[in-house]
Amino acid sequence: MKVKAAVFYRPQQPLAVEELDLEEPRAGEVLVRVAACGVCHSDLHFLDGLVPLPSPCVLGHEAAGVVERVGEGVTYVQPGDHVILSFAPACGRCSYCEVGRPNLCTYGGRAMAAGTMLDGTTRLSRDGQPVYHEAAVAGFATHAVVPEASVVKIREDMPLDRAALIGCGVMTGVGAAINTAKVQPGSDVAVIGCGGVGLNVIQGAALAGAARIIAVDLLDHKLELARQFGATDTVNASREEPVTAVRRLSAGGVDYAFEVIGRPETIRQAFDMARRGGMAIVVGLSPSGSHVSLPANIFLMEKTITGSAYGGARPRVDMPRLVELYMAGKLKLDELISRVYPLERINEAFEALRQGEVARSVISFL
Ligand code: CND
Ligand code: ZN
Repeated sequence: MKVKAAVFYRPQQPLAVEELDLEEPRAGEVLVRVAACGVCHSDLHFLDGLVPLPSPCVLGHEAAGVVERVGEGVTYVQPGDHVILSFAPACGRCSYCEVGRPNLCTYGGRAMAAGTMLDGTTRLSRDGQPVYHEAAVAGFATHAVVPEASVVKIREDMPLDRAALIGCGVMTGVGAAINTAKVQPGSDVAVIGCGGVGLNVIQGAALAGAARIIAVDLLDHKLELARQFGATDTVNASREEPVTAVRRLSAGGVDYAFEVIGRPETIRQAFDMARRGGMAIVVGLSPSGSHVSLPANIFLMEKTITGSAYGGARPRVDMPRLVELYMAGKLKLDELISRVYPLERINEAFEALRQGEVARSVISFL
């Protein structure tokens, strides 16, 4: 079938909105009509050439839609089901999948790096030449073929544009607080970077019962949003040194410090903001080849530094829970959507993200 998609050809060049060929779903795959796909900073890293990606490639990894057709052997969904797309394809059989860490799936990781489906081939093409799929989602397109394991069925009264945000930013952020850090009630938290993902770390920490949540950003309007999402204190790092400010506000350091930007300097700041016995959690994706340097003896203070991939998502457990929280009025999603764009204006959406104008923009096909 023909689909309309935003195609990445090379860094520093706008995405091209054009018609591509999409094959029917093969065994164990699902064809989804995309309803909406959020614009995440990870995609901007690819566009800026900071993280390599096979090309040409259809970007977009924060999507939701409606199942249109299923391939042979698919039993989990049927046409008409509403789904969120997981951006971490999982095989269900490797040791990571077996221990309940499908976000680290061996074969999913390979497929993501190669820009393919789990079998190493693409369903997208142009003039007979393969076009790659970002994260086996390729959500900036009218339709997507994805592995069965990448679809998460959700209730049909959940608005699909809100559901799309759960596909990356909300799962990644809330999951980093709840699954990775396991934020304890009454604890102190700092979050560096209050964009689409960082705001969700803040609301995840608030849901977990953190007492103090210190938001750090360079932009005052992001810090205002951070307060709406549960921050109790804010630090504008363009005006004051953030480590000193956070230590002052938290009596010497926080229990959990999250880095949600993707820069070695801010990773170091997060580490320095954590108190003795505290934890720094790296959520941001840094430019490929970046390194962080840490003071060696501080580890004797039992500080931990860890990463968080997709908020430790177990998609079919966590995403329906996030949907329930939203429907119960306990999770903010409406407030995350700053702007809605049609696919044709996707480059404007990326420019707005680059300029720090938005919490999240959504490309809508509705
Ligand atoms: P977005 O651009 O929306 O937010 C970044 C925020 O950081 C903005 O509000 C900036 O103003 C702020 N900022 C920039 N520099 C500084 C600084 N020096 N000090 C304080 N604040 C600063 O990005 P996003 O929220 O979409 O994504 C954030 C990161 O998370 C990014 O690196 C993305 O690639 C990564 C990510 C990781 C994962 C995962 O699985 N770990 C999933 N999705 C995205
Ligand atoms: Zn993302």
